[in-house]
Amino acid sequence: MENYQEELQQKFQNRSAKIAILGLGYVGLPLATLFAESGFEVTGVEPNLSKIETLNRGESYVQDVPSHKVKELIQSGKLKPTGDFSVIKDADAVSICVPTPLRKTGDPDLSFILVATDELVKYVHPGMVIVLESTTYPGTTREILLPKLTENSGLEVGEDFFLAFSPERVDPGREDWTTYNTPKVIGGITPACSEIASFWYEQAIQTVVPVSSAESAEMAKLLENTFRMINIGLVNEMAIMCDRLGLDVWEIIDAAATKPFGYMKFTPGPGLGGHCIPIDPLYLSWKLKALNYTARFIDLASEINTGMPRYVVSKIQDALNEHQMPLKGSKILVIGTAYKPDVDDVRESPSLDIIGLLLQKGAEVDYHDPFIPTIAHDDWMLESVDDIEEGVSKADCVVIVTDHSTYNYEDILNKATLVVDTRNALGNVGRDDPRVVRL
Ligand code: SAJ
Repeated sequence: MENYQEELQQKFQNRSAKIAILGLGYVGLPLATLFAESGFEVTGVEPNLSKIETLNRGESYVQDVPSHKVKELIQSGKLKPTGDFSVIKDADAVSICVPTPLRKTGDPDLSFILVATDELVKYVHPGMVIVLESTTYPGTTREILLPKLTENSGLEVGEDFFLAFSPERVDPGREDWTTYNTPKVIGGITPACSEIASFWYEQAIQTVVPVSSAESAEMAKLLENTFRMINIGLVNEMAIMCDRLGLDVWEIIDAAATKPFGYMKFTPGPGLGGHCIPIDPLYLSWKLKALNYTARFIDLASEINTGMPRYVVSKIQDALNEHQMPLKGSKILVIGTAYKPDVDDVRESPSLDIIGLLLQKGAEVDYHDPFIPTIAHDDWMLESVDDIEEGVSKADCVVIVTDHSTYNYEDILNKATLVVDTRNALGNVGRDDPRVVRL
């Protein structure tokens, strides 16, 4: 009786294990380069062939992976990008790093996981270890992947092949915490699955944290991001309550943040963007609804966060009103549209809702964002204005939605007629200037 766990352990130890990473996005590409740098032969399987062409030109499209690293690893043969899933047949270890978005209905969209799994099923063989990294609801690994991998192969999980979940913890653009030094939680379908998956990841990642099951690992990730989403919802509601009370929410948050224990600072904003925080918690609430339980914290925080763009537009309307200007026909310049500062990603960004609402109300809207050249969303499309100074001078009202560090906020204030600052980017200067309205 072959002991596949021992065989894999040796292959990982002597770096002869062949690794396949399915999905070369902001999670998969850093992971693939990390295993390649650790001495493994890594094949990156990416269905978007333009990404394959970019990588084979020695260029990177992911902020966290420099092009020179891609070039070196591909030239040395350590990293092989391909669009061909059949390479999996030669793989000993496979990590699935594909997107898990929401459908328009708000339900989880597992289509990317299903496509990857259906390809994997064709090539799964004895002695293979498979790790799912895509954020998803507890039970996905056991209820969706496991049956597909066993029903026709006759393979037994934990004996013939190994299956685990390990949540990605990539914060795009971050340099202090990377794929290498961010602790990695891993939970298997069986104890042997946890052991061998952990042993694999320990070859390239500084700290691996084994947990008792795939479900525990799936749920740990959802706790992490639900924690953020709910606390952001809390401070957004604090901003609304302080507005009603005539209090300065920014001063109050800064004061609370001086507490050296038992408190963690979050700041209000125009809403919740990105492909993680607004989405992951809804995977959890969806799963619990199927079990007849309502995750009230998640639903309430989601309601508050998704209501912030409309709240911001009401602040703009009120600010213009104070200057006898109707919103309709006013020239509005939105400054910063990416979902958070210094990233080039506009997915789920609240700026999309704010611009859409302003256009609906008849405002003339432009935006500036050095990271986002054009935006096409719903029934509108805009290009970033080239000259921000000219844009600010021409605008009846400027709205700071994303506080990129590249902006000269003093300059913006000097040239502006009216500013709605949703990020406190102007700080105390904004607090004392009658032309500035803050959340
Ligand atoms: N936001 C606020 N107030 C805050 C913090 C964030 O309004 O106090 C907004 C941001 O503007 C953005 C959204 O929330 O629109 C999400 O911001 P984020 O800082 O959580 O950034 P993300 O979406 O890139 O979150 C990632 C997550 N990483 C993973 O899921 C692996 C998250 O777990 C990290 O904690 C987070 O980065 C981080 O710490 O920066």
